[in-house]
Amino acid sequence: MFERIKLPYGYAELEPAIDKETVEVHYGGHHKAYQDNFNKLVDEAPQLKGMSALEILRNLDKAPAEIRKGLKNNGGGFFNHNLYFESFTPGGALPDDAFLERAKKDFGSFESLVLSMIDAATAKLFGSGWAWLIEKNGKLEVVISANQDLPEGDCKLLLPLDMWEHAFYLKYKNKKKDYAEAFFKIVDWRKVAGRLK
Ligand code: MN3
Repeated sequence: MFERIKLPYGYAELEPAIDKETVEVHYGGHHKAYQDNFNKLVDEAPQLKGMSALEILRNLDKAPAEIRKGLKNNGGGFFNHNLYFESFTPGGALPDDAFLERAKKDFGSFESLVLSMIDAATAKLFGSGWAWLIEKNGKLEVVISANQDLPEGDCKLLLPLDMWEHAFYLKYKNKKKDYAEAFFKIVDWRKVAGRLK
């Protein structure tokens, strides 16, 4: 049985960046549905027993063909939202010097890394999907993915930014960029840096 992470903060504690009602619906409604649907599908496929969600998503060819699409959507939803909700701490937390150096090396500065991710989330991505900070071939990179898809290829997933409307619409309506900017006020960069290891 795959289970959602327990939120390491209260529903209202990400305010004002993300409002209480959005966390309730997003975590309690959307994320729970991805979890439940994913579990139902995994139950139908004994060959997936013992694999992590990420292993399943990266080895969909091992699953019966008729449930691959469902696994990709619901397993992706389950995995991505765990990573997303785990990436926050009330008020945010800055990265250590080692991570700041990495950001400087690959983006020129930490600020440019953040701006690059906001740009990917608002200008490059069209429709429902995610902007990601990843590490690929030893380099930090910003990429986007549609739906609940993972970034392609072999990479470390460092920080996911959910750009589905359910992630921001209650508070931000069509002001996508305001949401993307507010997101960075609550990121726990110590966790992001930890995912590099
Ligand atoms: Mn979402």
